[in-house]
Amino acid sequence: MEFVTYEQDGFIGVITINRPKALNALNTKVLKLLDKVLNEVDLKTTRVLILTGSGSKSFVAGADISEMSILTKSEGELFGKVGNDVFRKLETLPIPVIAAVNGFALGGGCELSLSCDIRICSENALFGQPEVGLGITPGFGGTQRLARTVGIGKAKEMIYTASNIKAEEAYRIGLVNKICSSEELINEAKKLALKISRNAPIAVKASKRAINEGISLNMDEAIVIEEKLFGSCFETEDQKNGMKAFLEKTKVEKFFNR
Ligand code: DAK
Repeated sequence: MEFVTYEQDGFIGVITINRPKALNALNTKVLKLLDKVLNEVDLKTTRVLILTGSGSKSFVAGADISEMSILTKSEGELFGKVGNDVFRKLETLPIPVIAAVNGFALGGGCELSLSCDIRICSENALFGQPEVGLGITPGFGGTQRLARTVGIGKAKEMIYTASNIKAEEAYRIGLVNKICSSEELINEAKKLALKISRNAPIAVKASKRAINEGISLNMDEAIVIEEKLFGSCFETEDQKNGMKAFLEKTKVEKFFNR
């Protein structure tokens, strides 16, 4: 069985973590396959990715505890690096990634969703960072990305108490953008992806870079990043068509990614 599958539907790619027997927990094999799939996404034709888990019970129930339980210090470091490299690749992928969180998003699962640009979830989703209850800290960026997404106070509460939160609470604190039924989740993710994919791809990619690269800088430095990326959109065919259509009071039929 393939632990990570990939399907392309027009401009939209869907990556599915498919290890249902372990609630899609991330072992080294899954992480390496995810890395491989990300390397193989055709960035010329794909405009948005959706990342989800197979089944309706679990997005990803964390890093694989049975694999981690017997790691030495150096093996633990290596495991952390494999995960962090792939999570960072996802976060810095030029195109937007939507996490469709279909159930448990615990530990590495919550962290995986946080490496995506936007999260939507099913009503049965459960988010949490249970690591301190296992004697470790979050290891795939949870201490950093959770705090940046929901604020320091809420992130510290979730991490220190190792308590899980339900979909409603995740929505309330801004961890997810939308809650839908399990049956509707993937369609809702596709609708959102489609809406993004209809906009000028060069501008969407530049916006992602500006937000990601600027967010940890001071405003003077951050605004220069935006300035440069804004400038980079000019003279593209899409910019010319987009503005021409506005001035002619029509709509752009489609953007070409050039
Ligand atoms: N790892 C391995 N197997 C898992 C798993 C996990 N995280 N979560 C579930 N499974 C497996 C179960 O062992 C069980 O396998 P069998 O016994 O059937 O062989 C199967 O999935 C079904 O699970 P349950 O029978 O437990 O199902 P329930 O519905 O009763 O409970 C549950 C679902 C999600 C509440 C429960 O499975 C659970 O609590 N799972 C563990 C959740 C968790 O603690 N996740 C966080 C893991 S820690 C680092 C890098 C990364 C990390 C840390 C450091 N560095 C090296 C830098 C990240 C750490 C984590 O993610």
